[in-house]
Amino acid sequence: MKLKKHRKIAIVMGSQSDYSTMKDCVKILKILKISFDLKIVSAHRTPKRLYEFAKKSETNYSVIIAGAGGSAHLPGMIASLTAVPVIGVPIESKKLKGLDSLLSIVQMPKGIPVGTVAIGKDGAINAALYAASILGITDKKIKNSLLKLRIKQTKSVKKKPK
Ligand code: RP5
Repeated sequence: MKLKKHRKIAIVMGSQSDYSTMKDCVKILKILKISFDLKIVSAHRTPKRLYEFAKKSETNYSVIIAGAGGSAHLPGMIASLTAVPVIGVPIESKKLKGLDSLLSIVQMPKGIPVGTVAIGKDGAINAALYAASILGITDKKIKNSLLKLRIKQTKSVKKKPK
């Protein structure tokens, strides 16, 4: 299989309503200057789109970040169709506060891994950072940007509360 030299990160989500969470993922990748594609792909409402996306993902993407809520089958279904690493972001659902999303994403059967992050905004941010650290294994620039971000974060923590 011929892989593209500069493969992007894919950020996919099950619905437009997930974007209010997943936009934090976008923000981090922009700060780190990592290129990405942004798509809505629903496991239940657009299964053909999911299949097409996942099949092409092998050549196009180095990491896939998939956010979904409720019966959140999107990350697991993508992972079943590709060997590209998939990071699942459990969206905070209105009815069960994202516990449904978390359990649907994290409890994968052996053989098909999905890296699962925290529910909601924290998870969306950490998914981007985690994807960047995967790329940082082979990309020095990204590794350095990540390290700089860590230093900035450490400096921003005050020694005493106001
Ligand atoms: C899931 O259903 C989506 O990931 C979303 O979190 C949830 C609700 O979708 P909408 O009804 O808001 O479109 O597929």
